[in-house]
Amino acid sequence: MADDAAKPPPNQPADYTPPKVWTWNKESGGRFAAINRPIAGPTSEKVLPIGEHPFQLYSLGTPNGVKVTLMLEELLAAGHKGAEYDAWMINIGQGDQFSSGFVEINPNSKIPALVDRSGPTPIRVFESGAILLHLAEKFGAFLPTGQPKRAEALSWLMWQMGSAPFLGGGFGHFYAYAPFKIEYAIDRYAMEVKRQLDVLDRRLAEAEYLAGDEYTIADMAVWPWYGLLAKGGAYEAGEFLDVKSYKNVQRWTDLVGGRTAAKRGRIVNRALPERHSAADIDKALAEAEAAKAT
Ligand SMILES: N[C@@H](CCC(=O)N[C@@H](CS)C(=O)NCC(=O)O)C(=O)O
Repeated sequence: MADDAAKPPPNQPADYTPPKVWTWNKESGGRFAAINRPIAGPTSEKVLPIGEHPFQLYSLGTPNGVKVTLMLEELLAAGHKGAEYDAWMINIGQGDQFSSGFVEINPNSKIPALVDRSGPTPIRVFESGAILLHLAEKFGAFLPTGQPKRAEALSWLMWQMGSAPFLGGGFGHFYAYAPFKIEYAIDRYAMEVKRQLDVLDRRLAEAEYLAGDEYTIADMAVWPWYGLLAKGGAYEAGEFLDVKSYKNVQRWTDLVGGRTAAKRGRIVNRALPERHSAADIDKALAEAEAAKAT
């Protein structure tokens, strides 16, 4: 019986006991092994490019990046001309996030990072939630000023910032990117992600948008991650997580995804590597339409 107790559960790696002190003595394997490391700071010298617009965005068209381009496109669509931006691509697969220029604006070496050059002194902002809040406060847009709506919007914004790492770094990593499948890890994170989808589904059953009847930065933070997941676009896990059963999440995903700013924002730093004017997006969208038609 004692032998049985020592056995790992089925499908779990059996041959690892953590050492007393962890050291980085081998590549961990998996999709992002080449860029992961246990230390911070720059690894190369490079100055970031600066365009002519008030906002300089250094990013990539991942869900965290799309939160910001969606917001900037919403601001422009709402007539806030001061929200013009240059979007520069940071190729995280090639380690651009570890250049000295990028680390200066985000010591955490992760996209997105924004420099607000609209005033006399440039202001760096990192963490997508902080960037959304900075822009919302600056333009007085997409964040209610009155309570309780403001508290509700900020609560869902912070919910996203706390929850998405379980989806991306937890579920997505172990389901799609880890070098081998670990049943325990996949079960743990599938359970959590389904719980999160249920949290959203229940909220969106009682309210049109996350903060209530108004579209806010909370929707802009959550949609790029959970909307993508709901449409089966994240980790090819749509069927596995039975995403179609979350009917209210589906309704809201279509609602936000149908917005012009969503269609524009999601191609920046992806299909469209750099954005310096509205015309860049117009052209890329027209080309995509033309390619579809042929
Ligand atoms: N909490 C951060 C997360 C940002 C993040 O994880 N960015 C990823 C891409 S989606 C990244 O830059 N990864 C590069 C790396 O980890 O080296 C935010 O919301 O801004």
